[in-house]
Amino acid sequence: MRPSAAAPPPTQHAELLAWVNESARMCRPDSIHWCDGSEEEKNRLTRECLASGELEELNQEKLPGCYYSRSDVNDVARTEDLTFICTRNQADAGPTNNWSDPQETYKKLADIFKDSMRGRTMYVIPFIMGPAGSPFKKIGVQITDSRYVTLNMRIMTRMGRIALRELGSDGEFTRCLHGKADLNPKRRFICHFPEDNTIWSVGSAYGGNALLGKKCMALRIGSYLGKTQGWMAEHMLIIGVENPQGKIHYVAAAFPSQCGKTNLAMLIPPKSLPGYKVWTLGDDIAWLRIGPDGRLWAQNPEAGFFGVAPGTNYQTNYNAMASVQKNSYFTNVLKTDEGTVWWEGMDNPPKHGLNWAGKDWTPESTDKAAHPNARFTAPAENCPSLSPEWDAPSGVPLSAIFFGARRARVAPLICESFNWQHGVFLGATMSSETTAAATGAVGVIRRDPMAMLPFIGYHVGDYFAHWLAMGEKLGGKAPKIFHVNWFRRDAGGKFIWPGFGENLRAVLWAIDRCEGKGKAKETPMGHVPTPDSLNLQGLNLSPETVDALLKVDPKDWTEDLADQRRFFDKVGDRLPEALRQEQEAFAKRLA
Ligand code: SAT
Ligand code: MN
Repeated sequence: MRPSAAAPPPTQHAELLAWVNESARMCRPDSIHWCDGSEEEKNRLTRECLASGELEELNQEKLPGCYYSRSDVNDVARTEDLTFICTRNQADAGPTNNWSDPQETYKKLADIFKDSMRGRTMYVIPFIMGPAGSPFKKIGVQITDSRYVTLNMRIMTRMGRIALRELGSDGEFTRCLHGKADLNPKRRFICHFPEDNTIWSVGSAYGGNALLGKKCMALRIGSYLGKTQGWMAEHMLIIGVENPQGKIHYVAAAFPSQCGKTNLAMLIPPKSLPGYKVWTLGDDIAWLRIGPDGRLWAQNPEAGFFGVAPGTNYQTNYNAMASVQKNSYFTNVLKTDEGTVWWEGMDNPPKHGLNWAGKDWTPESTDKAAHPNARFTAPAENCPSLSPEWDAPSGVPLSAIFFGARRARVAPLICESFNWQHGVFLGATMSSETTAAATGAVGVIRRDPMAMLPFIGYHVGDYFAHWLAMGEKLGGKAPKIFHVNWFRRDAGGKFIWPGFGENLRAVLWAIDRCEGKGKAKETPMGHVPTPDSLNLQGLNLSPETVDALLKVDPKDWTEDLADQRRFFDKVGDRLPEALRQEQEAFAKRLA
């Protein structure tokens, strides 16, 4: 191995140095580069990526600092079937995770990593999840042989010198080893070793598989650390909702991937709701802790947005569009002949371009322009609605938590739980239609508790118990829990709720309820708004549509209940008794 530069590694952290050396001995890179996070480093990596074809330059007048990339055609989404939780005890991974034995897994993956970085540089990326100095923050160090991953980590995390400073000479860190290897899906494994605070991911360069600070550390390892340390890592956006009088309530909302988290996070109020403002704090992940005041505080550990491109436009999400106009990466969208980008649902299609698979594309083409899971990576600072509190060291106090599903039927627009325990039940029994964010069938209903099904780093029953325990600690100071569904359809399959900016109307009802206002009707599922308590001014919805939106039909729910029961049976003997009781109480209310 050629020693990278003459410069010694920029840390005295013995454990970190030993781990980097050990990884280098296994992967055999040509050189090692310790990332410092500087502009100079970014420019150099970008030049190298342009030369190698990993990135293509976009029109620098129209999209300054923006670059284009295409992934391997079979590396476009998270691969849940290749994702493993490797606990010593199989039972501790629980029935919703793939499990494999830690020692065997290290060995199997070591064979794939062996010599896999020959001819490449190994990048060592120290990074912080959360703002430097925050009590929420955690440090990770990612090793990778991908420049694309390194550049994306630079947007999604606070990385480089700042993280090494924070780590000191003996701080704790999550070991995140990543290698592209040969991108062969047969040799692709995303493995988590929560008991060792370690992640090994090989064979994929796709966001959720390869930017290890995100799903792997901030959610899977994070949820495990949260369980053992008394906090929570959740798949939630965070917003601040300011009323015309200037009062702000903070809300965190869990939705499965591709169900509109980024849209809600960056919502612009409709003209018919003047004086309101929605502030963006995070669009994907929230870390939650009980503050000194006994309330639940939330912080976004990320520093950028890794959002879904298709469907995003200046009407559906102005702030996201504004966020990607500079210093952003576009992956698997269409590149136009003038060096700009396009995707389905953006605006009028270009006459010609090269699509996500690199093929000629015109509006007549039957191929997709962008892959349905095409993504942008944009720095949070680009977002016009970014809250001044987004990097507050102690986070923001939550008034409400939303669990959101994508359900064509059954679930009403919004429903308030009777209390925390019932809210946990609503979260635990969430189900949603699958999307293109993961490989596999799209549009199939699956149970996705708290939108965390693919991200809980331990036994789902213990995870539910942890939610309940947090509620006990929060007592009367707990945020209220709501269930929402923007995706209800009529018999013809048409969405009956306009969604996007109009979702604020449901959010405002929830805030009213937090303030002890807002009328509600009790249903078996919880409290649903009375039609007159929702501000629908300017929407032109027929009374029948409003009824359909708010409807909780015991018949529909009886079917759903049967599936819920099967899911709880699958959770097995670690299912908290309190949730069984909630289910029985729900069954009684339905009957
Ligand atoms: O997994 S990603 O972070 O790449 C996107 C998602 O599924 O939320
Ligand atoms: Mn997500």
